[in-house]
Order: sequence, then C-alpha cells, then structure tokens
Amino acid sequence: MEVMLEAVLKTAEKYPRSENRKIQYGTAGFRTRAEYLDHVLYRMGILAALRSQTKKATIGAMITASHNPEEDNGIKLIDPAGEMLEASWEAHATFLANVVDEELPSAIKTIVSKENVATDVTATVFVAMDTRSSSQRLSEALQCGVQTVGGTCKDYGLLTTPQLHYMVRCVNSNGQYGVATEEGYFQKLTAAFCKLQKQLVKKADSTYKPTLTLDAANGVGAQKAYKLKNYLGDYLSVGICNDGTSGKLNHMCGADFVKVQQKPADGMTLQSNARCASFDGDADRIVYCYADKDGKFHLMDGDKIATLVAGYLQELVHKSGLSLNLGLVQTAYANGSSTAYITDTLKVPVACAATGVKHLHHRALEFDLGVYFEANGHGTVLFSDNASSQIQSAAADGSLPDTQRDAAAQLCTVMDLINQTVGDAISDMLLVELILATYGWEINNWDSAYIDLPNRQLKVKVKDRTVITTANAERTALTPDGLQQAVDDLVAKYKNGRSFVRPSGTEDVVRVYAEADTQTNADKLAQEVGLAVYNMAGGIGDPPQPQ
Ligand code: NG1
Ligand code: ZN
Repeated sequence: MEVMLEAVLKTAEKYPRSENRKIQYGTAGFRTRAEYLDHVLYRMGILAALRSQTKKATIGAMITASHNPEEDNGIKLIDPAGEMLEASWEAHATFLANVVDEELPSAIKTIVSKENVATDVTATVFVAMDTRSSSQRLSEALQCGVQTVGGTCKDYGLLTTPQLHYMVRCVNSNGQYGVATEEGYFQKLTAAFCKLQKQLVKKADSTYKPTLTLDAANGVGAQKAYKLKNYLGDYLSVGICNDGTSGKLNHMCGADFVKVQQKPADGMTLQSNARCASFDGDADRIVYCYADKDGKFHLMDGDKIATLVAGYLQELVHKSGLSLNLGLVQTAYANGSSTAYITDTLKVPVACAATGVKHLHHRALEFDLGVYFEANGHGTVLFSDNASSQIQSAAADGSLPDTQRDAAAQLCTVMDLINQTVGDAISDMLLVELILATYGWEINNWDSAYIDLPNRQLKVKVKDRTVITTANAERTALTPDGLQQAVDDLVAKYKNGRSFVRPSGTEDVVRVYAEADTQTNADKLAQEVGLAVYNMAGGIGDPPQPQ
C-alpha cells in the first residue's frame, strides 16, 4: 500500500491540481471545461480502481460531457450492473478530486479504510470516450490513474455512453446479459428488432413508413448509427445528418438543442409528417420532431416517448395475462399534459423523481416494469427479476392460450431490444420505430395522444446557486426564504400555470421551468419567475429578458 501511494504521488506530478478550483460530482458525474480536468481524470482512474476492488467487479468510466459544448468534457462512472455510480461514492469522488496533491495519498487511505477496499484484488476498469478533441488526452490520464494503483483497463475507444454501460453489465453478468463487444451490442439489439418486425402483421391501413432522418449532434452517435445501419435490413432506413464531418459537436443541433429551443436542428429539412430524430452528444438521449402538413414544427420529447412505450407495454402485459405492475417515472420537467394523459387515459401509475437519471432509475426499480424518461429524452425500461422470469416462463408455457403465450414471447424479445442499464438513444429509437410499425402509425398519430402545454425553460445566473434548496422532487424551493411564495403568487396569475426552480447539477446556473395555457403566458411566467430568482437568490449579470 505504501509503495503504491508513493507511486500515486509521483505520477500526480504529471497531473497536478494547479488551480484551487472546487469541482463537484454532479447530476451525471464531473463536467466542466476540458482544460481543468486532467488531474480529475487521473484521480477518477484511481477511484474507479478502488470501486472495482470494493465490488470485486468491473467498473466503467465514460469520458464525455454529453450535450455540453465541445470545449467541455467530463466523466461518468458506471457501477457493476451498468447503473450509475452509487450516491455514497459520489462524495468520495468529489473529495478525491478536490484535495491538494500532497494530500492525495492520505485521501486514498481514508477511502480505503471507510469502504474497506480489498486492495489485494486486481481492479478492472472499462474505459470509453466520446468524440471531443480532449477525450483521448483525458482517457490517458484516467488510465494512468487506474494503472498507478495496479489496476488494468480495457480501452474501448469511441463508444456511446449507453454502449459502455452495456459492456459493463455484460462482463459482470458473465455474458448472461450479452457479449461485451460492440458487435455483441448491435447484434443483440438488432436481432430483437428484426425478429419483432418480421412477426408484424402489416395492417391494411398502415401509414408507417420505414424511413427516418437522424440528427446525430455531430457526435459519437453518428459513427455508431452508420454501423447500426448494416444490421437493419429493409426494416428501417436511416439518413444521417450532423454526422460530425463538418459541423461542431452539439452546436445548433442535437437532442438538447431541439428540446430547449423547440426548433429543428441546423441541417435538417423537415418534410411533412416525416420523422426526424435527434441524439445528444453521447447518444444517451433522443427526441423526435416533425413538421405537420402546414409546416408547423412539433416536438416529440421524452414524455411523448414514455407514453408511447408505456401504452405499448401495458397492452402486451394485458394480452399476456400476467399480473405485473407497470409504472412510469417522470421528473418535474414532464409536461403537465403528459402526466394527465398517463394517469387519466392510460391509467398507469406515475411517480415523480428528482432530476438525474439515477433518481428515476432507482424509483423505476420499484415496479415490475418501470418505464422512466426525462422530458429531455433520456430514458429506458427496467424489468424486475420477477417480471423477466414470469415473462420467460409464460413465453414457454404450452398450456397457455396462443394469444397469451405470443404476447409473452413478444415481451421477451422486447426485453432484448431495450438497453436496461441506462437511457440509450439507439435502443430507444429502435423501440419507437417498432411500436409505430406495430400500430401502423405515422408520427402525427403518435402525436395526437395529447397536446403539450406550452412551456419555457430559462437559465438564471446567480452568485452561488447552492442558496437554492428544494424538496418534493424539486417542485418546492425551501430556500431562500420567500422564493417559493413568490413563485406560487406568480403561478396563480396564469391559467394552467406551473413553475419551479432548481439549481442545475451540471451547469453553474439556476434553471427555471414554466408552463401555461399559451406560449406567450408560459414565456411571461418563466421570465417573471426568473426575475424573482434573480432578485431573491443573488442574480448576476443581466436579469432575465422577455422572450
Ligand atoms: P441539470 O443540469 O442538473 O438540470 C441536466 C438535465 C438532466 C440530466 C443531466 C445530465 C434538464 C432540465 N436537466 O441536469 O435532466 O439529463 O443534465 O445530463 O434537462
Ligand atoms: Zn448525454
């Protein structure tokens, strides 16, 4: 141990913490300007190794800043079952990232003793990165950290975030979940997709067209989508835009841009009723959009995807005759109309979790079939062990009526189509396409389930965003004093008004969300609430302006 700690200190000279800049493991790992991250990545290599030794399993480390600009980067650590790093270790990550260089050995010792780390176990860390120009350099820093404490890395090079989650789950399940290679990933998903497509009984009045335009955010998703195309046969034709050959990562394109700006990405020409999908920079989010016959833009966000998926699965569960409880998890950002539709029309129970996939994921585990989606397009479906074993037995049960057995068999294949580790734009895209093909729907049929309430998101810059604390799945601001009352008073002025504020976990801003009966009112409410935040929570720079 002492020898290892000496090595840590020696190597730290290559990755010095030169500035006293505090960094925090946020909603989805560390994320900031790439030039501040070398020492953080080196230290996260060490932490990933310690985590691997503790769990006696492979850990994943994904280098990405997702939908942030190209100049940023970051890291997301992945736990053995392919889920996000356990919350108690986030504190270790923040602690280790922020100590001064000289204290690195003692910080490691503290974590080793707190967590009872089995330092004699050989650590294994799977590493991958997105297409940012800083990613290779940061990956080397991370791998250096792993190796300095005697761990081994498997470097996958470029992968989407969900692909790496998948690899980690595969290896730790001894291959039961799938083969931990990119080939294995594509084969599992697309074999399920093609099998289900083959079984489809084409409806005479089907308006579904198997063509789709994809905005790949000029990110890693583009390269992977080109590979995916080779596995899809005639079942789906994907035209790829913003593939990184000329445009800049996440700039005027990608899922976050389309969702927040509520307009199509640059380079996308929307044809009437033709489906367009947008990935984000690391392809763990997807949103759809289209123009109607009058040329009006429509966004199909995570809420629309969640309702489509929940409705489809509910029908299959019902047909299979299995008694499984299906639930949907959203965040406060979910459009009020979607929540009403799920509750009143689908009659599926809805839960609200705090922002950040890990919160939704954990809540979804409480259902047999837990569908979770953030409005921004990050989501997946989790099948409990109980659900998968019931589904598998029913699919093989010759004594069941054909309709029940067929539905169970279909559910079985759907489980293979879904990346259950984390939201996966590629897997979600295939699932949406399958459901639309099954129903014989054009995108406007999907859209017509409910009409979104007009909404607006704003960012407000404040001196210290931690002065805002929240409760009730972030829908109530506890501090500063009087802020929630001010929000309530403003909301009360608007028909169908709803608004909440929370500090971002990935950017140094306070986020404001508002919805109301008209776009003008949603914009006004957002601006007024933004002003209240600016005035009561230490706003800096220009106050929020009218839209
Ligand atoms: P923050 O910055 O904490 O709001 C954003 C997204 C989250 C999640 C994370 C991680 C919104 C409003 N927030 O978090 O949903 O996706 O990034 O990428 O979209
Ligand atoms: Zn992402």
